[in-house]
Amino acid sequence: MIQAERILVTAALPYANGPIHLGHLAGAYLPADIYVRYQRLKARDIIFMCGSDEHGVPITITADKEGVRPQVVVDRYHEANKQAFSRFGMSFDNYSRTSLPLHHVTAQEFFKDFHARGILTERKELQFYDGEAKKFLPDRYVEGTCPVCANTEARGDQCEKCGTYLSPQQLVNPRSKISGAVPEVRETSHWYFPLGTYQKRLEAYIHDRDARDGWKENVLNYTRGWFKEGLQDRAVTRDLDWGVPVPLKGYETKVIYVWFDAVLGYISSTREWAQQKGTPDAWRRYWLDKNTKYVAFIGKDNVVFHTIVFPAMLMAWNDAHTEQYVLPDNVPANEFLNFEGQKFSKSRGWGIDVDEFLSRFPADPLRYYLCTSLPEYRDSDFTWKEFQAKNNNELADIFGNFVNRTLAFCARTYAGVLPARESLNERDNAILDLAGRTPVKAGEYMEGYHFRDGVGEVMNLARAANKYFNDSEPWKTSKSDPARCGTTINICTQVVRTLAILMSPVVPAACEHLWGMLGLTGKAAGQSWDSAGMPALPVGHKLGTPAILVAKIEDEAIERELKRLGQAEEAAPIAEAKPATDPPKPTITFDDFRKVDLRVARVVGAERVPKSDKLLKLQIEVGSEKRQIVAGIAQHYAPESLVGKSIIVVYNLQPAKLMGQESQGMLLAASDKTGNLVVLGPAGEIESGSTVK
Ligand code: B3M
Ligand code: ZN
Repeated sequence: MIQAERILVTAALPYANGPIHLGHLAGAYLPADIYVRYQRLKARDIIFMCGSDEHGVPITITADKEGVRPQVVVDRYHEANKQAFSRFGMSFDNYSRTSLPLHHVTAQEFFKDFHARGILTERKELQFYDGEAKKFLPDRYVEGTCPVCANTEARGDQCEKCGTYLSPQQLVNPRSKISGAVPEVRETSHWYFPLGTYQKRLEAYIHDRDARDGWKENVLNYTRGWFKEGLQDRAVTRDLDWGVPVPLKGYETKVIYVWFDAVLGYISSTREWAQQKGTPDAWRRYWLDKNTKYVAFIGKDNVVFHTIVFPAMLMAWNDAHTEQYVLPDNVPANEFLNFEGQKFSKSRGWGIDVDEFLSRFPADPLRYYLCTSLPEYRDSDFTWKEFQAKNNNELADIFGNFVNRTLAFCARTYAGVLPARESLNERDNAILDLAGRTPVKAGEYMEGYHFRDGVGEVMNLARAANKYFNDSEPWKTSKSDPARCGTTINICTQVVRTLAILMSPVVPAACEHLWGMLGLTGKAAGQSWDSAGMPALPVGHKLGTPAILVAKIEDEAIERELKRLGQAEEAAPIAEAKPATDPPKPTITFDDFRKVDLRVARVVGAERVPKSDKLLKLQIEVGSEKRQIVAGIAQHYAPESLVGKSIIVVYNLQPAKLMGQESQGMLLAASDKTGNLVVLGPAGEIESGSTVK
């Protein structure tokens, strides 16, 4: 394993073609984020790049289906996915997109270079052509009957029913997805990248990297499988009108194959990051310096592109340039996460999008649960019950409980002022010792991409600390032996600080909250991993106010989710056809309507109203004006999930007091079919303060 001081981390660029779901998070994004947050605590020079993959046939197909331009589709999902990632706590240094001109330039630079050096070869081939639409049809644009299982809806690249990989020519009764016409066969030409000529070097590269950095068995197996079959030349152009245009005269109607451009998106994202910082060359020290350790996190379905195609492209570039791109040191890819025993499926309503999840639960319990059940070696399964159990029995009962009992005891007995450590007994030494060793042990797992085990070590410290608290019985010694009691509480508080740092890669929001409760300045994320186990709080240190760190998830919340399972498909069309359930109100005139002053507002803060299980208190901005409103949505939204959202408020509603809290206006919401309230907001970007008309 190389312990580089400079690290470049990328996570697969998700297609801007649909929402991010939990499977994506467990496959690539959460492990990448934990790794990066850990390395930042190790004070490594590290950057974390990602962005939307906005090209490719899946996107044009979605656009065709909706009757809109592909740009509309990618704009929508790029924004939505970027938001969802940020709510989940992803700490990318940049989240770019491949429709950016800068990306087009980067991809074309590689293509032109390869072409000019004679690396790419042109081949004439026969391809299906839609005479009505006057277009060549990429594989996925041809449908027909599967020769293996007779499914009549098989696609030109694969039959989704039996899983067989196909070429369009194998389909029985082929038809065009665009017009339905029977396609004709015509000659076209494409440019090919000679992957086969790199095989020997790729094998040596994989062997060498694995030996020094311990690659995952699954990644090695997929890759070796490709080697065994023998690498074939790959077409790197397509007949599509959406993508990076082929930068050659006479080929303007073709685009670069999406995977050729997508992997280069990592580089353009870094270039964009450097530009935005005002140091346009800063990307070079990461990509073009052999002292960089490059780690590419992906899901298992993307392995070949990251262990074979991308490295071969970089080798091809490096062969003729003095600037040498770094190749991945490791490509940690997880297996798949299933959802309640089945594959995620949008059409069957099976699974849950990140955004929807986070509108009902905070991010940290999800991060913790996913981290402890990452599909690191084999597929794993998300279940609601396990999610609840992990949160309640581990995150809350072990970590949260230790924190709360320690801080509450200190507040009660010592007015929140840290007592001294007097003479240490064996038990004291043992727990201090464990705290000191935990960063080393957990760190080894983190370096090796074994995040389940890494967080397991940290949780073992929390478990041991709880036991230490119990065995030391400070509630007894506070009377019988005050010096002993002070020592116990001092040590417990030191361990709370240790945990705040070591848990922060996994549950960042809770740990920053905890940092505040410890009365510390700066951030948990700004500390040092290596010294996290040392007792650093001085005697007399004034702690902040303790509060519950991890809330329990109630059975009802889980029951509600279980009821929703698999409902999407049947429910959606019915909901559309069904008339609104409330009886219509009497007709009003336009002037009546104009009396209501509706404004767009931004939520800047949200908290529960004490002693109320229904009300949330929101701080909002309407233009430059700040207001407080109270809304009956506490059972439907975690307060923090609302912060940053744009909502619509009745701006000229008479102020009122609810549970003693002033409410200056009200927000708009509607009930969905299960009785859940959904807060309404603008469908597009708009400044707060704008009038709704
Ligand atoms: N967009 C496939 C996916 O989203 C593809 C990854 C690109 S990584 C450069 O799974
Ligand atoms: Zn089939």
